[in-house]
Amino acid sequence: MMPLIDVCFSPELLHLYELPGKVVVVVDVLRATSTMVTAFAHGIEKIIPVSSLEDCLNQKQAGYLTAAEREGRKAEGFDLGNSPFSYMEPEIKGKTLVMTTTNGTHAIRLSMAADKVVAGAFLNVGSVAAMAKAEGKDVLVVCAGWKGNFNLEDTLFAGALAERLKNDFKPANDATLAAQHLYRLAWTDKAAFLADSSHVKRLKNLDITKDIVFCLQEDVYDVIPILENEILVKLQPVAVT
Ligand code: 3SL
Repeated sequence: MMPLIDVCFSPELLHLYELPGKVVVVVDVLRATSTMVTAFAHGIEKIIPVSSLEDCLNQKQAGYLTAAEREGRKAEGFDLGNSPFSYMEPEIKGKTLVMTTTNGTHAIRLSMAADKVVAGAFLNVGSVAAMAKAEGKDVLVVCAGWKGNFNLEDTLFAGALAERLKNDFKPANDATLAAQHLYRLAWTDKAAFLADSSHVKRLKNLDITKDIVFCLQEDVYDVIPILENEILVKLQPVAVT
């Protein structure tokens, strides 16, 4: 029997889904999971995702780098924010980062009951698809959304992954079909498709257009961040097919 691919449009809906037995792909295209993928690609060793600013700050004493974002901005008192470009520096190599973002890190923490939890982004979508095929288990894409609400960019990622898996996985229901339909409308120019979307407008107001363009690129990196004992580490590269 073919495994299923399903989509949870918001962490607020996670109580409707069975996580054990599944591979969960958490996505926050703009920008948390894109930033995590970039950080691992540039040599970070571990990322500890936490939900609150307080938890993040508390771990600073352990000597970890800290990253915090709220409302799209770097939170005061932390080493780094949530721009992927901040994680391309040689200084991050081999470091452990404690990270909290408005939606992405929280969505990861809420997904921990799954068999496997990985961070997906357009940047590594091909590798995530290859990993899902190799696992052969049902996949649930958990969209980080925005403060419990639906968002378009994470839904597009779910559609992109479903497209990559369409010969090997069955859409679980209308959520997957809707995501796929939207992706087919958007794929030739995702930036134009998302021009009026809430978070794109929010980031543009903060003058962060460069990050949007970067995060919408597909298959830039082959790394997959995977949770092991509540800490994200780098899964060994999987060949893209
Ligand atoms: O919500 C989040 O987790 C962040 O990715 C939002 S932002 O892109 O950093 O504003």
